[in-house]
Amino acid sequence: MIKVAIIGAENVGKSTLMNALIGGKISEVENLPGTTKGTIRRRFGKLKIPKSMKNPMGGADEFVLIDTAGLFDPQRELRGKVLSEEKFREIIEEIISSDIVIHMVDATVGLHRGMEKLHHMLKFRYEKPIIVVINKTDLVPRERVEELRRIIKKRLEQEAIPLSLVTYEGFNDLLKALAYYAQYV
Ligand SMILES: Nc1nc2c(ncn2[C@@H]2O[C@H](COP(=O)(O)OP(=O)(O)OP(=O)(O)O)[C@@H](O)[C@H]2O)c(=O)[nH]1
Ligand SMILES: [Mg+2]
Repeated sequence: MIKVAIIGAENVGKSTLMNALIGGKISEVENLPGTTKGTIRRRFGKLKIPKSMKNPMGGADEFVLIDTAGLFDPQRELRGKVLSEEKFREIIEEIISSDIVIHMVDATVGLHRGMEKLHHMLKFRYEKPIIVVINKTDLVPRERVEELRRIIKKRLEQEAIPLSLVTYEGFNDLLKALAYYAQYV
């Protein structure tokens, strides 16, 4: 069982990604920040692999995906007031116990300072493999995506995968990245 935590500021598309990866309408999706109210949502199963794609996982691996409630207010650096200290801790512990982290950045908002700090903590203190995706690329010009890629490369010191959960651009790249890290779990 491979445990994947999806993290990102509110409204970035975490629940939408969880639904896209594992199917069904489990996580509620809404165009309102703070939609996922229950702090942590888990979903077990096999990943949905497009028919056109050779299954990069070989079809065997069971996953558990964790959709975490927005840890931070999208506009502010600090954590949102919605979460108590206790809930915040609980989410952090859940993320720390995962094998792979998907860090989602909203193309229309940019890299969130609080998330940047969390990213560094997860990477350097806990040595988590992290996949960074720039989501909602369908909503911004190409140049903006390229600019964000450069910013992420500089600040997070890694390549980001441009993604759209509307056009599915980059979805296969994300699956491949998951398959890559899954080998080492
Ligand atoms: N255009 C566009 N909209 C997207 C994309 N991904 C998600 N959305 C929309 O963005 C909104 C927020 O998506 P959610 O999946 O609820 O986001 P979330 O990160 O779970 O939000 P919280 O639970 O509030 O933290 C919804 O209206 C989605 O339909 C995308 O790639 N492109
Ligand atoms: Mg959500």
